Amino acid sequence: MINLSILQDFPKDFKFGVATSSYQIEGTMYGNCGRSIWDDFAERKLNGIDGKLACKHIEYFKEDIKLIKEAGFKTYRFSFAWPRLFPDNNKDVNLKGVDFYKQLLEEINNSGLEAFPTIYHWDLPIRFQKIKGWEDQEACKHFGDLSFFISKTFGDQFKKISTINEPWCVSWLSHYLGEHAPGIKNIRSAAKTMHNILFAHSQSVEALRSCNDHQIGIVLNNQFGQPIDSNEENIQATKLFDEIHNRWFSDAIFKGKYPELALSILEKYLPENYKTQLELISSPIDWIGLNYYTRSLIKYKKSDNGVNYECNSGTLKKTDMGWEFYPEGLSYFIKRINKEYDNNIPIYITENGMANNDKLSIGNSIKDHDRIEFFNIHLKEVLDCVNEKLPVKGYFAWSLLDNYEWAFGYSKRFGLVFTDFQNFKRIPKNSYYEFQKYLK
Ligand code: GCO
Repeated sequence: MINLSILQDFPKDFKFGVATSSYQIEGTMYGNCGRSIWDDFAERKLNGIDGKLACKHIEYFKEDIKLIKEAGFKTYRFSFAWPRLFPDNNKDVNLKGVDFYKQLLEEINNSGLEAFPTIYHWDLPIRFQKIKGWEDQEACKHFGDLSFFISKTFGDQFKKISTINEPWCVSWLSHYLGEHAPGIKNIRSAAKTMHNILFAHSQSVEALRSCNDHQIGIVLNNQFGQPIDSNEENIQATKLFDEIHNRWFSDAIFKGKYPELALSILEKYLPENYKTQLELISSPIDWIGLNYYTRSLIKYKKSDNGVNYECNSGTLKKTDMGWEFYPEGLSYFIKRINKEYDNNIPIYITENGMANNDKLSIGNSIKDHDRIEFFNIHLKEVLDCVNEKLPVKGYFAWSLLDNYEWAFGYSKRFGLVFTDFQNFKRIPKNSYYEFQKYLK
């Protein structure tokens, strides 16, 4: 039987935690939260399945923090909801929102956990979509102001903070593939947001530095691309996939440039001064977050706009999202950051986990054996890197609870803890108990 005894082999100061995000758990109908692009997208594209209730974390946050603590985790990654802090405009703060995050941070700290907040995990206030959202740099400026506000108001409660969660999802997935809010499908919008979301990051870093001495990071989601076969066309297609999905963001952050192939397609849509802005975008950060889930098999496919590839899935064991188990990709990206970008920067695995079709069985036990296996094989990769003296400092399981899984609504369960969406009961799964057994 596979277990998580591997947790005991990590160094004492290695930090284990869990991750969540505001829209996915809080419940937007509470506490005067404003409307975001996700409420709008859910209404237009997802039959109204939205985050109004989510996990009612606003009501249950103390219980949720207790679950984290009792499993033996040391740190908690969560995000601030911009529309909860500034529901109506960019000036008038919602005191109920401020109060909620103050209480949450207090609870985290009093429980002996380290707070690891993210400023932006996708719930952009709807007012920005009326002025083209992330396609316009107006949003970036306000994002800088929001960052300053957060640091000033809550900054004595945490040390580490990240600016943006998964810029690829904010831009390409949401503006080229149209799968996430705002659901746009065009290359011009995609290219603009690919740059602007990084510019927003730079505005945030500048604001945070001017306010406090935080340790600042950004969280990138890397996906491993593998040519579907050894055909030269597919090898080139994989290179382009890798540049759009991964290197666009890491090259910009660490090297102040964009990768060539992707740039040859997207440059014509970028603002004229993008090179000057890249200098700001590449100003030093203190740590990097890596979210990792799976690989894709890449195949050449002609397209008028030059994005000549398609993603396929292979024959490895799959999660309930249809994502293959491919743990090798995780150590591959850890090494890539360390060897190709910055051999000193501390690396945190800020998300890793799987959706499983979990069912409550008699006696309320949830036998998510596949999830335990998933964590086990990924933790092995991380441990190998630690043993090779690479600066990997922590690992966050995605996610604490089953929650609102974006375009999939409540149908995909990623939690260590089962959420009964009828009565909002939290029921720890076997994977939770495995962590608890070896962390405590
Ligand atoms: C992401 C997000 C999470 C998701 C998780 C599973 O990585 O897409 O940060 O919000 O829920 O990744 O898809």
